[in-house]
Amino acid sequence: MLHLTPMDPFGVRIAVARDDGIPQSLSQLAEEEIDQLRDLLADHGVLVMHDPDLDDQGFATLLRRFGPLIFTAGEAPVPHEPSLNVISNVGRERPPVSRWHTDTSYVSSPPSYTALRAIRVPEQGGETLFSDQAVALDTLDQELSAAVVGRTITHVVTGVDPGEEQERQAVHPIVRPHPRTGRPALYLSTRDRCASVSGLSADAGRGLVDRLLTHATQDHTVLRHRWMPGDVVMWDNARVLHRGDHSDVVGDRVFHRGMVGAQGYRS
Ligand SMILES: O=C(O)CCC(=O)C(=O)O
Ligand SMILES: [Fe+2]
Repeated sequence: MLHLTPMDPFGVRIAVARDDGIPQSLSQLAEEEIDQLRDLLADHGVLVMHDPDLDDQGFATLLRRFGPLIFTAGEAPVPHEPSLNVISNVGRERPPVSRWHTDTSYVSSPPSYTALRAIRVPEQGGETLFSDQAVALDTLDQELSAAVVGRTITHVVTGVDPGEEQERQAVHPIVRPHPRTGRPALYLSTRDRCASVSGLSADAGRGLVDRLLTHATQDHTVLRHRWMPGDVVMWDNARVLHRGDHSDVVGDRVFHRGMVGAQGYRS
């Protein structure tokens, strides 16, 4: 049984337990609970789970229950579980840059879900930030609401070389219906990845993307996840923007990461 605790300002914390209250591992979820998680992801954007006993194999197996995993060429694979990749600040001279984005929007069928499992949690800082893009759409002012109607953005790859066979750009509506529920949300990524907006000059397109991103990531709307060892956090890429906060990190910050393909939305 899933026990749900709403978070502030959005997202849900999930605990798994048997009917008699005995806590269960994330690797013991029933099929209908996976489907319940799909619905929760669509409706709430971010799920925070906690299972210190889950290993990489269990993590990958859990994610594969949603759908086949996608690996982006150029990322560092987890050695004994190469369907996952490593995110780490260890040995880096400068902190990584992470801007608000959605994962892999430069393909025509972007990944449904991304999940991180905490391996090493810094003593200070290093939160992951999320912003709800269905709410962002619902709270646009009249002028911006009118400006996005019928427009598309050409999303392009930046920062990684996805390899010869992978798509490098894709066109998506700015107001994108959720693939599972149909509920519309803003669909944006970094200003560099949002290469052009249909029907607008380069300058006007950039101006619109900047204004949308500013609105879509206001501080008071942001969920900040402070990591604990054993945390597993999963999010819906059609519902939220995210970024790592690398300012003022003290200590090693290491995650193992998995991404579920677009098929993940289907039961
Ligand atoms: O480092 C983080 O907190 C987020 C990294 C990220 O963007 C991702 O895992 O897709
Ligand atoms: Fe990301």
